[in-house]
Amino acid sequence: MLDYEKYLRYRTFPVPWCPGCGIGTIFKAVVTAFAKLEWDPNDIAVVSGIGCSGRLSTYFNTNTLHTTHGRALTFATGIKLSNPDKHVVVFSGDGDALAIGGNHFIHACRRNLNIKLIVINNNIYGMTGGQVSPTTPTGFVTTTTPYGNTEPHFDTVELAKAAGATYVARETVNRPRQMLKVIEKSFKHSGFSVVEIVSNCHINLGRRNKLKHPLPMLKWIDENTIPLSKAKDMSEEELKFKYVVGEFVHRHRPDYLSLYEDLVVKKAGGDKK
Ligand SMILES: Cc1ncc(C[n+]2csc(CCOP(=O)(O)OP(=O)(O)O)c2C)c(N)n1
Repeated sequence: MLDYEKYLRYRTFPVPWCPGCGIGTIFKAVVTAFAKLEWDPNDIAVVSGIGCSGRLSTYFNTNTLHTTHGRALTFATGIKLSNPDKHVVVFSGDGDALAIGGNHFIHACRRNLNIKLIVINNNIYGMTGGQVSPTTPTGFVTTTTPYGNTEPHFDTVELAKAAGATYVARETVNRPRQMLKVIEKSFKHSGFSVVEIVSNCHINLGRRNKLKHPLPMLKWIDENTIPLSKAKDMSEEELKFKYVVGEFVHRHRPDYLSLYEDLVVKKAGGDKK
C-alpha cells in the first residue's frame, strides 16, 4: 500500500475545484508518483501560478509556493538554483504557462534546469470565468470570443520540443494510468520536463459549447485523443484539433546546473560538489 497521504496537507482541505473537475485526478497521480519514488516531503518544492490549477500547491504537505500569474517558473528557477538537491515540481494552467508565462516557458525549456513542469490544459482561463486562452480550440465560444474563437491554438508539445525541453509528454485525465506513468518518468528525468495533461472545464468552457457536464466534456476529450503510435500513420489534416498522447521527447542534454558547475571549476578554480 502506497503511503501517499503524507503528501497531503489535510488542514487546508476541502479542495476548491468544481465537482467533476479533472484537477483532482491529476492531484492523485502526482501524490502517487511522490509515494512511488519515496521522495521525502521535505525534499520537494511544489510551485504554482495563479488560476484553478494554481490552487494546487496549497494542498501538498511539502514545501510550497503559490506565486503570481505566469511567473511560477521564475520562482521555481530561483528555488532550484539555490537548492539544487530539492525536487522542484511546477503546476501551471494553459493561460499561466503559455500566455502570460509564455516567455518563461520557452526559456525554461531552453535552459534545461532540472524542474518538472505540469501544464494543466483545460483550454480556457478557468478561474476568471472563461476567457479565451492560447489553447482554446478554434471555433469554441468563450466570454471573450462570443462568436467563436478564430485563432489557431498553441500546441504545448510542439512548443516544448522546439524550445529544447528534454522530456515532453502529453496525457489526458481520461487516462489516469498512462498519466501516472509519464508523470513518474518526468520526475525521474534529469533536466527540464514538460508534461501536458488535457483536462476538462465543463463549467467555464463546456457550458458555452454544449458540453456543460463532466461526462460529455470528458467524452469529447476522449473522442479527440489519439495515441502517438496511431498518429504516426495519420495526416496533418486528420490530426487537426486532436490531442495526440504519449511520450514525445526523452533525451539527455547536460542540465544547467551541471554545466554551470563545470564552468566554475574550470574558470574560477572552484570545487565540484
Ligand atoms: C498579472 C495578472 N493578470 C491577470 C490575472 C487574472 N487571472 C487570474 S487567474 C487567470 C487565468 C487563469 O487561467 P489558466 O492559467 O489557464 O488557469 P486555470 O484557472 O484555467 O487553471 C487570470 C487571467 C492575475 N491574477 N494576474
